[in-house]
Amino acid sequence: MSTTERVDAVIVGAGVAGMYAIYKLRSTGLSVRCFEAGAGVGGTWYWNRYPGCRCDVESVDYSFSFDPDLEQEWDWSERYATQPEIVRYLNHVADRHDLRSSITFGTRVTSAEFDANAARWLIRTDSGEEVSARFCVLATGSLSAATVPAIPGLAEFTGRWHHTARWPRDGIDFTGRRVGVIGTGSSGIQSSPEIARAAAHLYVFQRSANFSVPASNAPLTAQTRAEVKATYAERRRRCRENGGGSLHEPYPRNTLAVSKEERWAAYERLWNRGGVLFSKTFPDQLTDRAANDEAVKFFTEKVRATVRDPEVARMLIPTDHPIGAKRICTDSDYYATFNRDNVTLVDIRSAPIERITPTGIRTADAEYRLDDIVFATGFDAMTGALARIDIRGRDGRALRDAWSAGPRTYLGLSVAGFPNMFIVTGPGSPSVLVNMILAAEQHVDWIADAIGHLRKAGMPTIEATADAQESWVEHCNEVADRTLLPLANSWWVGANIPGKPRVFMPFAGGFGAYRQICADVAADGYRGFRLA
Ligand code: N01
Repeated sequence: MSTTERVDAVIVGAGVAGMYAIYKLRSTGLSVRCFEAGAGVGGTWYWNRYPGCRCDVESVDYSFSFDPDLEQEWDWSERYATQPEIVRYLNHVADRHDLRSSITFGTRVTSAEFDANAARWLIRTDSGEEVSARFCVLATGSLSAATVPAIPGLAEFTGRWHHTARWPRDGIDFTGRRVGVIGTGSSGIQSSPEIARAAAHLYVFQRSANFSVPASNAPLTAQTRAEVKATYAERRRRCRENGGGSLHEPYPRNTLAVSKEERWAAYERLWNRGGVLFSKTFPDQLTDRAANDEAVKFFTEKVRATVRDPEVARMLIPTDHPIGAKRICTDSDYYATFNRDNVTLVDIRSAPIERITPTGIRTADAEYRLDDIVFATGFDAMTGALARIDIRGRDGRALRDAWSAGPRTYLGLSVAGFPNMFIVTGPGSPSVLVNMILAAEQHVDWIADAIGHLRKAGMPTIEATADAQESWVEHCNEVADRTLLPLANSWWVGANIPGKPRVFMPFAGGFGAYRQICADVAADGYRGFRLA
């Protein structure tokens, strides 16, 4: 006797995107099941509990816009929310909208297989459950497949080791310990100052220096909160229409069209304001190398003014990529941390890690005795979480094979040969380049509308055509090539994963423009999709 449950939609993942997908699809009358590997909601915010973890999008903007009452009722305490505050918020949303009743926690989806005869997906989990669904919504997250590099010797290490994205729920006490942090992306840059405050000694193992800007975090005043709440709808509208999904407007003139004095004043304003938008101070900063070099010079002055040891300052200043061509980091006291007596920056570009020993890390020129190793080594981004599921479309074709030369999607939402399957904030959409909550809401709304359209039309399936997909991939590449973004060896191009094809994965044409394209496609009877 078959125990396969039948629902309208299976949603994979209960992070921000999956949570909203449950809410939205249920509100249109669909039956849904959601599977989540974690024991609670929140996705990236559930897993990334490392000290210092906070969002680099302002809290009032990094929040759901679908519930105007919630916007008015919820009070963010700081300009940039910490991970615990975001998790509290997401749990509140889950309670408020009874989302948990549709979620099975502690369960990973292992495979999803399309049955063309039945026009249904068969989804299997690691608990042995099988669910048959008309629609498969992959809300698996862009930065959820954490990676620990294959450095020889880890199994013999006698101390503790941790990945920033798999942090123990009860936290870790580093008091009096010798700690090595491997990795200087956002996670390493946020956690190192906090770890340094507790540890006996912190060694930061840096392969590539990164650009980081002070977060300039501060408590939100009652007045700021009231002002935001009074204008929330307008604020959200402007964010949706803006290229980066934020309120940011770059300086009204290009970098080299103004005097150095004026240029430096503009940088200074953005630097003091804090946050990732420094990388967009001038409109041409991410498209013109000479313009970008000016921002790098300003950044260099700032680091040199902060870090007392000139040699350490030199090591911390990137020379291998334009500023903003890797996701710019935001920090609280990262550079000043290297002025502490108990912190050492280790350059593993010139003397690479050779192995992890039972008592620490050995590089090409030294041995470091450690009690703890923290891997702040990032993720198999944008495609990793999908590749870890055995997804098979028409004729049993695996998504892994379809993407062997890099991800190919139509609008980042749909893949030719995989009918009724939707990816939320997938490769080929603005995704990680913009405010992820707004991006997830836009995708889920589009998916809900597409399903509604299909039901009204009495059609069983919607599927991207191969032609539309190829044109979209080409367009994405053209748009990215007009910028400096593909020039860095970033996770945006998969460079952090050995053997991963080098493709600039997010759509770089801006959120506002992208939303319009998606809306036009729908208004045009789902142009580029085959409804059958
Ligand atoms: O990961 P990363 P992350 N040996 O890939 C190094 C978001 N996020 O977790 O550059 C030695 O950026 C690697 O070196 P290299 C945000 O979008 C946001 O920090 O490859 N080192 C690099 O230094 C962010 O961009 C927030 O040479 C190795 C580091 O590990 C994204 O998540 C906070 C290595 C990985 O940096 C990812 O950030 C945190 C090896 N074998 C994360 N392998 C906020 O909201 C890798 N590295 C603020």
